[in-house]
Amino acid sequence: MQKEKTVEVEGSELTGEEIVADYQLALESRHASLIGRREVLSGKAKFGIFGGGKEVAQVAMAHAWQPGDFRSGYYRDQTLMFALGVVSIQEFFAQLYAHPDLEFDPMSGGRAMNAHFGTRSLNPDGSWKDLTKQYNVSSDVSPTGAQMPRLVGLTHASSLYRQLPELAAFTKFSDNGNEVVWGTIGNASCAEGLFWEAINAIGVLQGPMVLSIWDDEYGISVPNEHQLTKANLSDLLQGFQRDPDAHNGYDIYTVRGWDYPALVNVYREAARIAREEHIPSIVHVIELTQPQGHSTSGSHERYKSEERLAWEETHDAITRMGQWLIEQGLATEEALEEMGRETRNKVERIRRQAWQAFMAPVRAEVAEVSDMLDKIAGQSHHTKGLGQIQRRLNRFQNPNRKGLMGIVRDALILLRDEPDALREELVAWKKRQEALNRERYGSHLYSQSEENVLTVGEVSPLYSEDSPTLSGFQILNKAFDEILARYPRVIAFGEDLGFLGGVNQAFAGLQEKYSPLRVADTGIREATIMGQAIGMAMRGLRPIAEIQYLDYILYALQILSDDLATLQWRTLGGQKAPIIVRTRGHRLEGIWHSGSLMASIIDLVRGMHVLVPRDMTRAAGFYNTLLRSDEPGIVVEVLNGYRLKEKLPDNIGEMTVPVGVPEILRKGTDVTVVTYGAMCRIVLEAADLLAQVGVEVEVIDVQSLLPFDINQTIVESLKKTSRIVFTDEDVPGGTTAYMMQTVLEKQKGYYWLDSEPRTLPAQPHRPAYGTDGDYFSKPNVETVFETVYDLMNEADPAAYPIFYR
Ligand SMILES: Cc1ncc(C[n+]2csc(CCOP(=O)(O)OP(=O)(O)O)c2C)c(N)n1
Repeated sequence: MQKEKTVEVEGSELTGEEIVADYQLALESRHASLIGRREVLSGKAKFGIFGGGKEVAQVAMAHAWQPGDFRSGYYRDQTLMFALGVVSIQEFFAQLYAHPDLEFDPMSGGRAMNAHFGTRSLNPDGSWKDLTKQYNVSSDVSPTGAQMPRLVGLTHASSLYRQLPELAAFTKFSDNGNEVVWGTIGNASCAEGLFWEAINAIGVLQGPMVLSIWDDEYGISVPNEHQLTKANLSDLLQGFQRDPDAHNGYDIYTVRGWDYPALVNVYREAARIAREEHIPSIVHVIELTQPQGHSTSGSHERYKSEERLAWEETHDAITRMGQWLIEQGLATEEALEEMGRETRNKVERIRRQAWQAFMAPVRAEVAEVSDMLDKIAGQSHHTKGLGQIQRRLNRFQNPNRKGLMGIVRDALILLRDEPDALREELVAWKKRQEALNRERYGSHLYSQSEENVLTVGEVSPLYSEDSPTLSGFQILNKAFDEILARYPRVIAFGEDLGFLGGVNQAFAGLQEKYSPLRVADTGIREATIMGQAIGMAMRGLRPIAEIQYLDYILYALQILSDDLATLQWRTLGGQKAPIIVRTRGHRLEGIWHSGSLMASIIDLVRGMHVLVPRDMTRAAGFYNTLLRSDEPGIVVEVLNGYRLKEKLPDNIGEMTVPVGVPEILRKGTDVTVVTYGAMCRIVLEAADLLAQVGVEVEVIDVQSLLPFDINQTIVESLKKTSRIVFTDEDVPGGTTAYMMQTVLEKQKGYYWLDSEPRTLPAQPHRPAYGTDGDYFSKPNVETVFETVYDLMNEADPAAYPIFYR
């Protein structure tokens, strides 16, 4: 091996030694794929998806990275991870086995599937690391194309850090916006809408992104001709090519995935232009292969032709790079063969270490259980049964905790007629393990740092004689003005938010005051507005991202659910993105401007906070609360509240509304009515009418759906009234059912009921247009009145006779 020789890779200073090291790394990665597949097929791991075929492109790409750079990519990037040194081969195997320990799988603590990469942006206490000193990999998700929306924000963050002087102080996150953001995606995933939306958005915004499309011509079994118009992405993307005069757009490169020197050059060139000029590029890497097929779920011989399979053999990137090394005089055939054997043995050795490390704690638990059973057997009359259980335990070849819990369960069932003392140790062990495993698999759904939102206390609004009375939108306008002044990292954006100041004028005048970068318009692209926020927040910014109407959050819900809501949890506290989603909803007019799809949201975004303030003062308080925390939240403003009058608190910039704390809006002793948002005013009106007929209603505004009533305020009210109604504008069985389940089951409210618990939601259809359409689609003063009065009638028909039916 002649490693001293330097090879002419155009404009590059790569030495022969470096080039041979690249080849060796590519080989190691290939062996990791082959051995990984074997581990799955032999049953030691559950599922495998590997980066075979993409190795050479990725070792080449790694040469263009610099510390501070970010990646948003997908499961094919193992070689890049190895080349950057952010994932070791042992960690790669630890994740394949699902080793639930950060020390071994620092990407996800065993939670994510294999090849779902991610680096740690956070210290163990949840505070930010210095991201400029490390290579950063935003945590992968499986839904194809879902890495694209956050790419918008990761990229835009570099632009903001370069262009906004007020961000210069935040040196942990950026060095003058010099960071390149590297995207990767498979060819077939480019058929997804998210891909095109993100490409368009980044094209509009511009910024230092280099996106690689790994094109092996298939998406599992479906070839490009069924995926893409013209079956050719380079052709399709031509419209995005930047025009030297107009400037906006991309540089587009097409390069063969086995052509190492060309790849090195393309990546260096693309990265240089991105870093220096903030111009994005797309690198379409063609002629790639997938030698192991898509994943361990199938084999590609089933859908690739003989010709294609033969072509893949001859175009295998590692084979080709080996030939090139020989041609260049950097290696001999024999030396490469020898290297092949050595790397295989090395990877196998590492794999074994990963397996032993994974098994060791489980085997130790097996031994603990075995010892306990031995001890019990000496005192129990179930000698035979315990003997059988012990034999099952001994036969446990590759033990797992599920099997172990089953054994403990069977032992406890067997011993159920023995004195408690005999089972005591086993029960205590089981409890300990249950708590450990809850933590192992369930921690970090919400922030566990000192900045978690529950630590933000309440600062009540203060009023004085001079406090003016304003329209709701003006209250928010003052609040956002304070926020932008106080928090230089807050960037607000959305459709019509910048120049116009928002469709309801809450940002009126603020673009002019704070710059078009801090108060910005976006295209109509809800999913990538969310992605823009996610990516920016991953890089230390504090985005307030607007979805113009609650009804349109459906476009964005997938990315909020799959990416944002799972982020802290799936990285076991390694990454966070404290974004604020601002939107407005509940009743106004029309099918798509009156939605209140709160249950759909709270079902899907566990990991976020969902707040439903009844007025704009409360909304402002929630924005302040979220900004003092490091957690993401959605604030749904009341759509018909912008023109209603509210007193402006003197401390609008400081006041906070705590999350998870309902407010009692009216005291009463007969029936508790639980609601939120625009329904608060309707329920209060109904309560006035009910008082006229002798029914005293306690009205509770829950304010916060996630978290929900953390101090059990509602059950305390129920103890007093013994009757309860949950009402809102969601569908039957939606959020009212969620609230009822929480109060009756979790807060044990069923114990205090004297009447059937009632829900009063909207109709199951969408809200019809017009005043009457709204009236007959949603709960109203009359239906609230009758629902509550019916309960009183049932309890005491003589005192509360029915007079309306
Ligand atoms: C939204 C979504 N739909 C379907 C899938 C199942 N799926 C996983 S990978 C894949 C093919 C992706 O092909 P491509 O983008 O070319 O990437 P490759 O795996 O070939 O590298 C499909 C259909 C998924 N993960 N997510």
